[in-house]
Amino acid sequence: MIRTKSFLSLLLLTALLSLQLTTRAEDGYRLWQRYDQLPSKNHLKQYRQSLGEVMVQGSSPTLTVVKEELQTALGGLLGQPVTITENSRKKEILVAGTPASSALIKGLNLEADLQKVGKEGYVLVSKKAGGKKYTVIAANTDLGVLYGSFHLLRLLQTQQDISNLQVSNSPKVQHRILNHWDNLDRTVERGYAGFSLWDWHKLPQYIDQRYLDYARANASIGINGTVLTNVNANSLVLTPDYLRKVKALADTFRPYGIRVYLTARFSSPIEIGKLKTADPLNPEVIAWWKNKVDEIYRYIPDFGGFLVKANSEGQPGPQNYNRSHADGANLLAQALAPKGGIVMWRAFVYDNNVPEDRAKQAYTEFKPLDGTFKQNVMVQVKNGAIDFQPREPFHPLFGAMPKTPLMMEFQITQEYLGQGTNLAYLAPMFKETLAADTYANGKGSTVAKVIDGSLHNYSLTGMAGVSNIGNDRNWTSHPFGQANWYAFGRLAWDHSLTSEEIAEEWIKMTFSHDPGFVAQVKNMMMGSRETVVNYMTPLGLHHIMGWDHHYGPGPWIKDKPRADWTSVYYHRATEKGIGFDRTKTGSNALAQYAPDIQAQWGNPATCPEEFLLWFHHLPWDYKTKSGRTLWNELCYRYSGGVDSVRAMQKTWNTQQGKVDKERFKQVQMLLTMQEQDAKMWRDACLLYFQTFSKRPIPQELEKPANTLEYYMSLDPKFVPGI
Ligand code: GCW
Repeated sequence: MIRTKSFLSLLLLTALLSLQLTTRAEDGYRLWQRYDQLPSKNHLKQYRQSLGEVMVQGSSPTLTVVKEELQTALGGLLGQPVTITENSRKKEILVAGTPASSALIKGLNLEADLQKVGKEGYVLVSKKAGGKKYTVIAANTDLGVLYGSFHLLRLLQTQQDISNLQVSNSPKVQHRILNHWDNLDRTVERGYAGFSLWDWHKLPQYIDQRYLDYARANASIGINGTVLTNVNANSLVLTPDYLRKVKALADTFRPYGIRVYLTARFSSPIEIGKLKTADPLNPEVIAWWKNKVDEIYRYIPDFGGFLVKANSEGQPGPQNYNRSHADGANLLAQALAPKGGIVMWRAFVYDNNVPEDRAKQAYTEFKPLDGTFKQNVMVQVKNGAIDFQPREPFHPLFGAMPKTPLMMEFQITQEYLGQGTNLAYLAPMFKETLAADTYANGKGSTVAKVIDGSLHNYSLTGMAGVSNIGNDRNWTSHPFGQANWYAFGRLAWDHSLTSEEIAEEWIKMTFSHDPGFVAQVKNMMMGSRETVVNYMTPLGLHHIMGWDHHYGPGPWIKDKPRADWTSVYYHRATEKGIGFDRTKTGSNALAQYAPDIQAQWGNPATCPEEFLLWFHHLPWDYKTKSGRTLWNELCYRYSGGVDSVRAMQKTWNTQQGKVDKERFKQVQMLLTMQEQDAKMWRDACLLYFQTFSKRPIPQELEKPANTLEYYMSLDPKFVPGI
């Protein structure tokens, strides 16, 4: 009797323990690399049969990563231990390697396929040979094998049929880089997910597990470079003490194919080199940079190069010495060239003392320099001409620099799209810019073709994303922020992927395979960026956010030290109307675009409505496409934005029980915050613009909850990311 009882309690205990294990707190740390056992029995059967044993011949740090990743991932996904071996007797096996590392791969005659995929590409094929059935991951380099392994894992994680694989894949751009705006004191400019990942104080001795998981996550989406430091740069990072720390990170990331880059403060020769000048044409300065670069390569033989913000927002640069941006970029390029390094010189320049529309200044500055940059320079251009607004027309420099490789700079961190608290899936925004037609060489000259080099035959190509990652346990603060990191990497690799495909992959890998959940959450993600545009800056409005911290509305911002940092500079609302006239009758920024675009956007009747107030100043009673007056349409858009957030809340609430309760609750709480934020944007902006329009908010729409004075009095302190 007693025995039975203790047996029963043992059973109960075991049951409880396993329950606890399966329902352990989900903290989001594992990102899209969760590797829990797959739910579909049919798929499991297929995968277990064909992937039960993995053959990887050869050895290198990257192949070690391949073996470890496949072992952990397959073990988890298949729910059974997986053997990694150099030789296998099994009839069906997974084999991974290069013709150089693996005799088996060499014998499978894949040369023709491999020739097409270059250094980083790979093929995934199902092959029968010698009475065996192979699932093959083959590449020309070990890194290609790693990328191929992640592709195969993605197929499993999304439960695809792998019985007849015929995949051939390679990246469309060469440099796929995260830009960290991380300071040496670990604060992150425009970072909303805690502090910097880089624990400079403990480096180089202490290698945080995070660094490895960061590298795994990046490699899984094809990112192959990381700029560790803020573009508002500190020259200290170029001193030996810090270079030793940078070396430790570079050594950690190397097996994952990730190269390290640094930001170079233009005045470094003065600050850490004790020179009197940083003039790019001065022989001592030239020698200083050459020596500095040589020194860096002694620590980091595959150092990637420099990212530079110069003569912008107070950063020093060549113009301090009456030299051009090309003089500055070429100085560094010359030092880096013998080592194979590159310069990414930012085009984000504008000067308060220049009386020209800020939107025009980068083009005015850089266009005349086309063709004057050294071969290892890329000019890095933000997607739009102002500054990562929720919506901007594509930057007019795209298509205008046929002789200078232009690199795309997207912002993954949501500085202007609700920061760490609002859900905004950014793939549709990235795609919108990439799909835009520059008409540079006639119709079909998309920004994507500029960036991937196909339009102008660029020899260097690249895409950068300003990171949204910090040391928050789940990396990105908002659980859905992970999707933007993921989407950036996937699009940098292949800009032809659709936002829907990327969302669907990400949801399945991150949350659940439940078809209802996938469909509903995908739907919610797909509309989320437009929702943010509607409750923040509809109809082409821009740069009307809160002062300095940029969180929340601030259309009333004026009288600041710089006119181009105020809101009134951009919306130009008066009793007569609203919007920035960038046509011939105004700043004529439109003239920086191709004639076809000028013709279309220059006329309010044919200008896409989403850019209406970007290019036109229009009367409050202007008739919009809906038939409503401009004022009423503005009211409808702002209100629609709030309604859409409420719809997202509804959708999410119906998903309770379909995801772990931790992340369910987090998203639920964040959506509550987002609804409040959206209402605040709607109410503050409509009340403020109403002081000019002097028209009522349409009867049928929800009324503002507070007065304009109330919204103007809000002054949140210690908003992160400043
Ligand atoms: O949008 C502005 C940000 C600055 C940033 C700058 C830039 C790093 O508000 O914080 O500085 O852009 O891109 O250089």
